[in-house]
Amino acid sequence: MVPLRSPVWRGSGAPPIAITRPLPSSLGRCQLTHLDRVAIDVGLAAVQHALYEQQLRELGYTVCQAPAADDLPDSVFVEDVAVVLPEVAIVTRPGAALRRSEPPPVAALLAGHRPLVSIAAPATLDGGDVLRLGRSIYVGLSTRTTLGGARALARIVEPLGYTVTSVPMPACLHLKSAATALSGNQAGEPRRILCNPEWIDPRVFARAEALLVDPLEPSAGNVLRAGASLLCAAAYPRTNERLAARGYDVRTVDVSELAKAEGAITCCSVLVDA
Ligand code: CIR
Repeated sequence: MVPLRSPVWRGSGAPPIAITRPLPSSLGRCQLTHLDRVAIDVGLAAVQHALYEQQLRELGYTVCQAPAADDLPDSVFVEDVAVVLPEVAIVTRPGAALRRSEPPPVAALLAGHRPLVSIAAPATLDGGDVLRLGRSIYVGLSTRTTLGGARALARIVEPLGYTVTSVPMPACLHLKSAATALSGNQAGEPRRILCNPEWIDPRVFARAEALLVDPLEPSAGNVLRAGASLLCAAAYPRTNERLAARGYDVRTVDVSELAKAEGAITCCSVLVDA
């Protein structure tokens, strides 16, 4: 196990930014795919979201909020509307028709940091279905992301030296509901993922070491690599302990109300590392 170098980002040049969007008062009318609708305490959700943003600041990110969109219940889940690579930002066409007006304000913020390319109709792609490990990009073919979306992404990124692998996703909302990258996106790092093997076969991620979630915590595979740390949901102490035991700097945040909207840790930000 090669421990991550430092718990806080210490790069040179401009600090990295985290794009977020305020929690909408309409969150209770969010899209739901695998969960039954239960009442969401929107006030508590807003507090949890603010603490999430605070954790990102403590990890060295400048938080840039896209304008609030109270009429768009899922607008807080900005991950789904953009995929940011070092070379380019891809503005997605979300799979849920009611989410299709979410991307432009996030794209406007990204325009200052990356060249932008968009996914065009009829293809659909949710950012939550896109997992990068170095020059390998995995795309979950979920209820939100079509094969056309995966192919459109491939046409953008393959000329930049990436490979794209499509992965069927029958059991959960997005690919990153099942698996996320722990390391492998920075020079010299080992390729390592965290995953729930019940939802995705870890062998999909060729040449990567897989750490598994605790079987009692099926949704614990979604963690956010932020700088040299991992931001993890407080609801999964067993898995978080496994990560800490492997040397990771684990930061936790309670996102229990966002989870009722099928939102996880990665969903609430788009990280733009300098
Ligand atoms: C949706 O169903 O679109 C939202 N309620 C949740 C989106 C979560 N996003 C993500 O996992 N990337």
